[in-house]
Amino acid sequence: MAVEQTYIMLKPDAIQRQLLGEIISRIERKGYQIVQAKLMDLDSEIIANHYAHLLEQNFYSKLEAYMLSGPVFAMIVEGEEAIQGMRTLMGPTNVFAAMPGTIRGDFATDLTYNTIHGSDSPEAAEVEIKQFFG
Ligand code: IDP
Ligand code: MG
Repeated sequence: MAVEQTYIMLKPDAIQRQLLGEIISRIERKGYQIVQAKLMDLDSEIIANHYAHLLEQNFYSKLEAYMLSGPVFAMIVEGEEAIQGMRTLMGPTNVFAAMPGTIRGDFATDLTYNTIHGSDSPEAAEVEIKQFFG
């Protein structure tokens, strides 16, 4: 067990649908701390960096348009085993397999428009926190 920090980003649909309070509340009720947070607009360059592993995918242009469609709410979330723990709270990438009670299971019906990002490993968390919070 170790206290970890993870990069969490509430995607543009979460803001457009006024789900920020609901999702932040779930993170807090779980017992994690939000240690930094900011609303920010992304540009194509930072999106390409963040999703470099998906640049060749046929859905990349849809993903880019989604992430440009409005501000995101970027957070550093801290807690015991918070990286995997937040992935569990979020639900899997495949929203059709996401269980009710998870954020994606409760709020997402589209493979791209899936409401929330969370780092998938300690290495990714370090890179992403640096990328978005310096
Ligand atoms: P993750 O967000 O669960 O870590 P990744 O594979 O890193 O999943 O994909 C990043 C984002 O790209 C997803 O959150 C989703 O918005 C989008 N995405 C991933 N796979 C697909 C797909 O098969 N079709 C459409 N969009 C996808
Ligand atoms: Mg990912």
